[in-house]
Amino acid sequence: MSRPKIALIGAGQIGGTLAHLVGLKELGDVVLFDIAEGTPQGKALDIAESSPVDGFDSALTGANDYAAIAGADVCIVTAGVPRKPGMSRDDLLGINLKVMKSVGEGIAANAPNAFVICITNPLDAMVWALQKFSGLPKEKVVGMAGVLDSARFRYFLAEEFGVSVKDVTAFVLGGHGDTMVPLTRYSTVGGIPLPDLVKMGWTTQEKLDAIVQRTRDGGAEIVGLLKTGSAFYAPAASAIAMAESYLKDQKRVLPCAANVDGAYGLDDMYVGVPTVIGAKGIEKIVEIELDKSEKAMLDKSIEAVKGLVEACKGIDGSLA
Ligand code: A3D
Repeated sequence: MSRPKIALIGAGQIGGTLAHLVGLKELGDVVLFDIAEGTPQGKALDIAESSPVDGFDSALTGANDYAAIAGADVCIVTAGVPRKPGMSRDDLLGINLKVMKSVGEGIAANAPNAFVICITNPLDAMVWALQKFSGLPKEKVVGMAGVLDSARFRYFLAEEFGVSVKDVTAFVLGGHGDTMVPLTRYSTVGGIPLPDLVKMGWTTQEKLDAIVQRTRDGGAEIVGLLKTGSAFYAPAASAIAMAESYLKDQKRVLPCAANVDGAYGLDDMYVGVPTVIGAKGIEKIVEIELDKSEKAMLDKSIEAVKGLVEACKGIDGSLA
């Protein structure tokens, strides 16, 4: 059986890290695609030259022509521009929407059977637009944000409690932006929900609130430190977990920006929800019960995503 083909559309910071992880994890062969001449070819060759040292077998190539992604099983999209300090994700909308149009057309023409993971910001609007531009089935086009946001939440919680990150589970719902909804009730340490840990005196409500806020600001914290770009190691690792679940039919329960039609009272919109990812793509949307304040936070987040989608329609009439 031949190895799966993984196309990385965008060979910047995240694209290069994705290619390296695909190699190290032996998930398949990699085609890096970018409009910048030489960048995808140079990164592919550099990583290929690391393969004898690390001992992995993976064919890595770079290209500036969409024909190279032909027949890809997975496409991970990072093409576009990232934030700079002082910019919000939403400031990227106009530029990255145009990029999604060319990427969507390139995928439709060359890799129509792929599972497509979008990472380009503003995430919830870009994955929506990418699905529209590509015309691929909705369960095969998904956005990466929830895995990253919950990984940040888990990391901060593990630090606070002085326990292994492996024993911390966390849940983040909603759009990937300032309105994201970290759910403390559904987040646990060793299976114990966070509100119980407050009662047990392991932490205080104030500390928990500060961690929730730090999670919401997690992307901006990295942008502020790096000054020339945004996070790329953790975003790449998060998208790889989603790709691996698809390729190996693991049926992992992962929060993703998925098309929701019916659940959570939503009508055909992309937003961060718990999903099951398997060989068919998004195989299930998990609808959890929310209390009043959680529902209010989710509604606010949904409104913010709807605003961005409307802005996309205003920019590109073909989306209306
Ligand atoms: P960067 O290192 O700038 O890479 C982007 C690459 O896209 C560059 O190599 C560009 O040449 C390339 N590119 C630009 N236009 C096109 C095009 N039309 N076709 C093909 N390639 C093109 O950015 P990055 O890798 O750090 O980030 C990529 C995107 O991910 C940005 O939009 C970030 O905002 C976003 N991002 C999202 C998250 C989420 O959690 C959703 C996290 C971090 C970054």
